[in-house]
Order: sequence, then C-alpha cells, then structure tokens
Amino acid sequence: MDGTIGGDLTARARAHSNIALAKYWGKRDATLNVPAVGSISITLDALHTDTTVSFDTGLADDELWLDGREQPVGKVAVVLDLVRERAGLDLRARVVSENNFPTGAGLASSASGFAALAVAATAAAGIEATPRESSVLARRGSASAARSIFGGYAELHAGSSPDGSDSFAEPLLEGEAWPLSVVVAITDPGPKTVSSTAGMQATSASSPFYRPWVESAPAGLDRMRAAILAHDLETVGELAEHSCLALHSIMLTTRPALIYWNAATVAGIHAVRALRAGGLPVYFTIDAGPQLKALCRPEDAAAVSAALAAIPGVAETRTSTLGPAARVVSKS
Ligand code: 2P0
Repeated sequence: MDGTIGGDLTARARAHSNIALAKYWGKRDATLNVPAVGSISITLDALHTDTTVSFDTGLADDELWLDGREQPVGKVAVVLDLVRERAGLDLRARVVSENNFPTGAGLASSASGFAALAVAATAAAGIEATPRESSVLARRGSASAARSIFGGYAELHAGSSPDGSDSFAEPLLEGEAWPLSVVVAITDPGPKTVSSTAGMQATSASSPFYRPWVESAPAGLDRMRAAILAHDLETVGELAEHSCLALHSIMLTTRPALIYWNAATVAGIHAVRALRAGGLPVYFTIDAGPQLKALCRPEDAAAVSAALAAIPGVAETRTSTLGPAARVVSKS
C-alpha cells in the first residue's frame, strides 16, 4: 500500500465491553502497556462501542471523535501508528467512536473502545490480523481491551517477554457453553476523576499491599479458570468477590487513596449479600468506578435487577447476557 489511495480506506467495527472476574491492576511495562498480572473476564452483550476508522489523504493529523465530540487523540495514535507501520501506510486517520453506555465511568469503555479501534484500523488499512495479533494491538491502547477481542469468557496473560508479545488474551469458554447474566447498577454515570492508568501507577508506587496482590494473582487465576471450566457459579462468584475486594483494598491503601465507591455502591454490596442469604446465587463485582455489577443466572436477572433498582442512588440498571467477539461490521 503506497498511501496514495485516499478516501476508500474505511472500516467500521463493533466490540463489547467486558468485566473482569479476576482483576488486573498495575503494569509490568508502562510503555508497552503490559499488565503486571493476568486477568479473566466476561464480555457483555449489552454494552458496546462502534468505531469507524478512515485513513484519508485529506487529513494533516489523526482525529478522534467520541460520542460526537472531538477529543485528544492520546493512545489512539499508538494503535494507529502500529497499524500504519505494519501496513506501510503513511496516511492520517479520522476515528469516530460511539458508546451505547456512559464513557469513562468504570464500565470498561476503554476496553470496548480500543478493541473496536484495533479491529477497525486493521481492516481499514487492508491488512490481516489473527485474533491474537488484534489482542496484542488492542492491549497497547488499554490492557483490558485485549480481552474484548473475544466473546464469552476470556483470559489475558501477563506474559514474561520483554517486548510484551506474549501478553495477549485468548478465549477460555464460549458464552453459549455457560450463559450467565450481569446486572449493571449505574450509581453515577459521570466520568471518574482518576483514570485507571493514573490510579494503578499510584497504587504500584504507594500501596503496601501491591506486591502481595501481584504475588497472589497466579493462584487466583488458576482457581478462577478451573471454576469457569467447571461451570461452578458458587466458586466463580466467591472468587470474583474476593478479587474485587482485593483490588479495592489496594486502591484504598494507595496514597492518596482511590475511593471509587459511593453510598449506593456499598448499599448494592449489601443488597447482593442479602439476596444470597435468601437463597439466590448472585455475586457482586466493582471496577474503577462506582457502578456495581451483579453476576447471576439468566433466570434470576429480573429479581436481581428489581432489588438493585430499588436502592436509593441507583439511577438505572442494565441487564446483559454474555456477548460476542469484536468484529468488522462494514468496510469500503
Ligand atoms: C480490569 N480494570 O481487569 C481492571 C479492574 C479496572 C478495574 O482494566 O491503563 O482501562 O488503559 O490498561 O484496562 C481498567 O483499566 O487500563 C481495568 P489501561 P484499563 O478490568
């Protein structure tokens, strides 16, 4: 490709958000964006990003339009540069991205966003990429995005190679093999005040519990993987809650403290535990934001949603089943 064919290097992709059941927080290599620990996630059908990438001779600089507003390009340029390098392409790109859910609020918009970007940019540049290559590419934008390349259950490996090439996600189990639901309770749709990247940098620099977190991660991943493959909701749920609370323990002991929860988040934790005490198998998880996600069987989702929606401060609930892999939806 010689970069002279403007106008027709356009592709649109859709990728879904994901929620980690075994969490990642902290980098092994900040420049290459390699996570310090592995993680295991589920991809959510109800939350997605649609991204169109157009490489265009008429552009002097890359542009990013997110939910209708122009934004600083940031790490989008890292992903575009890698694609340009592989394709031998010397054209700037316009990236137009839309989320069907609140952006930057702990609902993994960077995961779906960078996964959609990686897939759309590769297709727009006219090059082939295996899912593993797309996963590595998406990871350069946001580590959790490596997991959103896949549907169902996925695992992101921390890897050990200095160039980060063995830090990729791969499918663990198809969603259809073990359908679960997630009820998302949105307690504050506004963007978080401390980004995940800045927050985890502060945690690794200052929490006394960060090292034990990194050291205990492999054993937690082994247990979570086995429980998912055994379709054992009780164990998956117990491990997911523990991983979530361990994550928030290192956040709370960061200096200055990262307190992502609000009152409704805490009320949601108690509501989930009360439902469970009443016999419903439901488990919570919370990311870098105040939203609570409740994991349950599809047949219990309506009862879980009703209980969470009744909490003062819960603005909205959204119920999701497990979602598909990132994919190209159109190309010209
Ligand atoms: C996770 N989170 O495993 C953890 C749990 C939030 C809490 O991955 O710096 O947006 O872009 O790699 O992937 C959010 O962090 O951070 C995240 P970067 P990312 O889902």
